[in-house]
Amino acid sequence: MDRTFVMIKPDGVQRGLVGEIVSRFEAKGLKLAGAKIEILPEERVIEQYREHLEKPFFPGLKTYIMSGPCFLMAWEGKGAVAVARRMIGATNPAEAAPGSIRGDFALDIGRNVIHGSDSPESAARELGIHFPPGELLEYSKIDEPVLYE
Ligand code: D4T
Repeated sequence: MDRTFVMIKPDGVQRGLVGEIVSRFEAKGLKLAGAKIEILPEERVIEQYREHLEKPFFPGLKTYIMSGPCFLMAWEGKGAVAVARRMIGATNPAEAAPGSIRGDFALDIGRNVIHGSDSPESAARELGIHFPPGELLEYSKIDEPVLYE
């Protein structure tokens, strides 16, 4: 099964969207393999966003991500990476489809509520940054026989 890293950013936590967002992933059928609330240290923000270090928006992005708690999750299921990205919607919430998380709950690219890994390789890398070995669980869920063909 595939695993992806999803993180509700400080604006999403402050706006009380954790329950709504977790509920959407659960209802989709994905399985929660790990979750925690944390204020991210600078090193992990830099690791997470290393491809953006030289971008003009990076200083503001770093300050925003470290401004309060984030809610970090590992979700597991068939095609989990692509499925989660579609549920999250386009990076710019103004262009995100209605029904997606950003489409329903955000307006500004600099406050887009949530992050999701963009490929299986990024997912493995990002899960490794935020969840030390042993922190993600493997278990059976009672709905699996009816969820999958
Ligand atoms: P994340 O990584 O947060 O899920 O966003 P995306 O994967 O959808 O988009 P991204 O990597 O291109 O951008 C990372 C992060 O930077 C913020 N951002 C981005 C910003 O504040 N201004 C900008 O112009 C861009 C392109 C939003 C998401």
